[in-house]
Amino acid sequence: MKFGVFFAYWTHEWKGDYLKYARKVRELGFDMLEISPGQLLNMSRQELLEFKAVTKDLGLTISSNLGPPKEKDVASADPAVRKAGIQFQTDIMRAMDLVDSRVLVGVLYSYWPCDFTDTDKAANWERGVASIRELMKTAENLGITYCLEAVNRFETFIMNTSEEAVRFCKDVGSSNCKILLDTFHMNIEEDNIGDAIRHAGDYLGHLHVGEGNRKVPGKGHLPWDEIGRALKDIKYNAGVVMEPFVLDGGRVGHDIKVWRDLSGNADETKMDEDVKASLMFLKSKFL
Ligand SMILES: [Mn+2]
Repeated sequence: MKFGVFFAYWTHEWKGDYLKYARKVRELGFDMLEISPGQLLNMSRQELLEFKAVTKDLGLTISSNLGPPKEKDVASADPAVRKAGIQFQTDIMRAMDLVDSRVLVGVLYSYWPCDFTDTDKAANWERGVASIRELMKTAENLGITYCLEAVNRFETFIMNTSEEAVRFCKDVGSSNCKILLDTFHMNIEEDNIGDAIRHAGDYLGHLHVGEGNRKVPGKGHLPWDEIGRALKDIKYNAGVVMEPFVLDGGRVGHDIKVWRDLSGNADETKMDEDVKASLMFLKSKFL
C-alpha cells in the first residue's frame, strides 16, 4: 500500500503550491500526494516537468482527484456538454502523463458538486458508461488507472455504494477502470464497511480515508481495525489517501460544507502534526 494525503487538507481553495506540498508530505512520511489535476492545465510545460522532476527525486507518487464542473459532465443530456467533458478529461490525462501521475480518481462519471436538477439515474448511467468507454482508450494508452468514486446520497444520485460502483465499472468493461471507496461516504451508505471493501475486491483501485466528520483517521469512531482486516482480505496494495477537511471558509469549505472549524484552531505546524500522527495510526491498523 502507498499512503497519501490530499493537498486540500491545508488549503481554502482547490489550488495550491504543489512543489511545497510535495516536499511537505514527503517530510511527514507519506509516499503519495493527491492533487487537483485541473490546476495542471494552467501550468506551463516547464512547470509540469519541474513538478515531475521534484516528485521523482522525492520518490513521491502523485494521484489526481477530479470533480468535473457541470459544464464538463460526461453524462449530461446535452451532447455538447458530454463532448466538452470527454475533451476535458482527455486533456487532464495528458497533463497527468507529463507529471507521471497514473491514477485519476473522483466523481468522473458526473459533475461535482451535484445540484440534483436532473436525477434520471438510468439515463445518466447509460450516457456516463458510453462516455467513459471512450475515455478508457486514453487511460489505457497512458497507463492510467481510472477510479470511479462512490459518494453519498447528498453528493450524487448515480452511485452511492460499492455494489453500484462495481456494477458501473463492469458496464464500462476495461481493466483500467476501477472504483474508489471512501470511508466517509461508506459510513453513510454501507451496511458494513468491511463487507463493502470485500465486495469491491480487485475492483478497488484507490481508497480515501477519513472519519465520519472528515477529520483525520484516529480522531473519530470509524472501525479502523475492521477496515484494515478487509483490506488484508482482498490483498489491497494500491493507494490509501487521507482526504481530511477540517478548515472552514473559501471554496473548499463551501463545496465540502464545512461550516465550523474542525481543526481546533490549528496552525500549519499543528495540522502537520495531526496528519503525521494519523499516518502512524493508519499504518498500525493496515500493515
Ligand atoms: Mn473521497
